Amino acid sequence: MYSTDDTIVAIATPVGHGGIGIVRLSGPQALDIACSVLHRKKPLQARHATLARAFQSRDSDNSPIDQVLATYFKSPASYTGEDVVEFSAHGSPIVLERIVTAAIDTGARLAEPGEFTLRAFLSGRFDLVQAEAVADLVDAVTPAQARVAFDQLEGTLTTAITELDTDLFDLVSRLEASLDFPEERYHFVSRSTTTAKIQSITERVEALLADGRRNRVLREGRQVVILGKPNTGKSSLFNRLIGVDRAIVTTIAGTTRDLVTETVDLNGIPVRLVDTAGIHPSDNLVEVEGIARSRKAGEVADLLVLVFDRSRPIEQADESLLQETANSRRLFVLNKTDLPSLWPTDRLNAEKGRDVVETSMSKQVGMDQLRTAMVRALGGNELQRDPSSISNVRHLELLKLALKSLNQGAESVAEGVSEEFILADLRGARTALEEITGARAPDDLLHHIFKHFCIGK
Ligand SMILES: Nc1nc2c(ncn2[C@@H]2O[C@H](COP(=O)(O)OP(=O)(O)OP(=O)(O)O)[C@@H](O)[C@H]2O)c(=O)[nH]1
Ligand SMILES: [Mg+2]
Repeated sequence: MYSTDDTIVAIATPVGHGGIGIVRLSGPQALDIACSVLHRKKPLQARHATLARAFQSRDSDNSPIDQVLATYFKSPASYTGEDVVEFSAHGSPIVLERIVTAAIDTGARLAEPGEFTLRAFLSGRFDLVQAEAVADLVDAVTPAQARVAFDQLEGTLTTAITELDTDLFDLVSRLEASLDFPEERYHFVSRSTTTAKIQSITERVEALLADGRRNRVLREGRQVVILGKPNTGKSSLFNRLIGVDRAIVTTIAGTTRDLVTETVDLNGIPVRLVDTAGIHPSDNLVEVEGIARSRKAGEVADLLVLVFDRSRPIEQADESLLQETANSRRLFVLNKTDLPSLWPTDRLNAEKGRDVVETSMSKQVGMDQLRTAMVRALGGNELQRDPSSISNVRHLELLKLALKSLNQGAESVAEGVSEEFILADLRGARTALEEITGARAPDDLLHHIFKHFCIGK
């Protein structure tokens, strides 16, 4: 399905104007095509930056497009494992597109999304986990996401999975060999060793899974919705957390009508923060719709931040909000501490500093406590940096499959059934592990993964 015998070309830098823009060529004809674009007879020297001029195709007018730095990476020591030439030109979309056209005129084909990385995978430069890590690294929006992606690119997760698979392979081979001695059963490996080995592999898979659940938070982020009755300071809190005056703040109750959303980095967790309309009984049609939207956003949130105005007596609207959200993960913010308090101190019956944070948005008091409480409530304190971290849903699902097969295998051993049944389970676990690293990678899986890449990567 995937051809690798032609030469592909694409702009590798983002759309728009920049100091430098890069056009990348990869494939068996990369050097020839580059030389023809540069009107050079002498081949480029590998791993040397050569200053040259790039031209329109030979037959048209011979006018130069730009002055470029051309670097040739000879196969297999290149990103794709094939011959690669990179042109660094001035970062104008016009210039870069003309260089691409010149390359296409001399025999290159426009690359599909992710095709450079796909070729790196197909040529064995990296496995599938590393290829996926390239996309994650490019897409990372927080330093923590970038760190996990880079670890995976470096192959730490690959190593962990490969070690598991090697141990399984060893056990499978011994059990297979034992099949030739049906009289003796467990000829090359004892039953107790089989149990112990399955146990040890299972524990390692479980540890990776536990780690993966934590890391999904990093990868996918969390949604936090701010709720409260009108005028309690929700929009002020939202603006403080994102660091700019995004939502309108006024003394008029009912200022915010629609949902306002921004993403912030809270200790490495990408948090989608949603400011909402104040929830309270209303007859105003616009406000009623805004309140309905607030409720809906609250229902799908990972965390609710309930904002109360401590300088006003508790009202029915506060009480019903507390009741309505009783089953959600929530934090209480008692705002306006710069004014005299009209709330009994223990009204919320929650642990102060942990679930209740006292703030003054006008005096900027309590912001650090609020951030810390939010990170804790989102499980951020457990995020660690394990070098073999898993963060990808596809990997997690396959690990779960492997775990299921391992558990079945352990049961089969306990029941004392023949080795053949145990082998079927263990082979099932191996198939799942090999699909993670791509040792077993059907075309439709590759297509699914690489279509999400950007062009030029
Ligand atoms: N004194 C005092 N006033 C505050 C504080 N926080 C917010 N306010 C004021 O309270 C008013 C309402 O603030 P907003 O942030 O618009 O409140 P809101 O909850 O978003 O209001 P709605 O959008 O109408 O639901 C504004 O006049 C703010 O300046 C605070 O900590 N202390
Ligand atoms: Mg508001």
